[in-house]
Amino acid sequence: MNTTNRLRIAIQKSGRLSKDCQSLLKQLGVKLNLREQRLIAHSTNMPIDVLRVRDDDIPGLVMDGVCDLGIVGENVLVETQAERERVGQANAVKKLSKLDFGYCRLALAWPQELGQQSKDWFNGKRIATTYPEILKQYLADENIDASVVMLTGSVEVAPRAGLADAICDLVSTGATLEANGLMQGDTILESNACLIQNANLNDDNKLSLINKLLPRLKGVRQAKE
Ligand code: PRT
Ligand code: ZN
Repeated sequence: MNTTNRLRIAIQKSGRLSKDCQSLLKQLGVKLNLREQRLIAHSTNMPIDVLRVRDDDIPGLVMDGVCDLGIVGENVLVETQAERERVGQANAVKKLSKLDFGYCRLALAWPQELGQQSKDWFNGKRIATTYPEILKQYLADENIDASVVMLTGSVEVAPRAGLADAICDLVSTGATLEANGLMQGDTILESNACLIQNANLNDDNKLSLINKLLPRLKGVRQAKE
């Protein structure tokens, strides 16, 4: 548990969400001295510490109360929740707000030369993904009997490399699928970055600080509309 009296927020250290997280904190009035290699950045004007980690670690850090808040893609949040559910680990978080960045969709794709395919085509096929829990849930819901190949990177090359027949990966512009000769199918999950809070947070000072930040966040989001 984060037993310090400073609110601890986990954000992605370097990647697609980092810049937006940093500018959001700035817009909320949180002044930070972010030095490149530091894991923790202390705010100079509020009792807030920012922990910079890999995005995959953020939901767990918040679920376990190591951090009070976190900013993470819904794709990573939903996958971690399902994985923890399966192994019986704490997985509750309070979703405070959807954010206006990090939009992408988790979609199925297969080699373009096969042309349009129905869901039945996936029966007996191997699908490579970094999101096995979300994919397995989708396959169960759709009554598709396919096997799942877990890959943490380069998912888009799996069909060409003979590792799988199809993939289930994040897509934003679609350029990666196109460059790899893949055709996009059903969207399994639409995702944005979101702000999450530890479900058991009961420190009054931290809760009142969060209650001060949330209207500012609403203001920032409305100003963008
Ligand atoms: O190092 P760390 O583990 O923190 O970072 P990471 O490499 O796992 O994640 P990163 O930085 O790539 O993405 C962080 C989050 O950004 C994701 O979890 C999503 O919530 C969100 N996001 C938004 C995306 C994309 N868009 C996206 N396009 N994450 C990944 N991609 C990848 C996708 O996997 C594919 O390889 O981009 C490629 C497709 O992009 P297009 O534009 O060619 O379609
Ligand atoms: Zn990651």
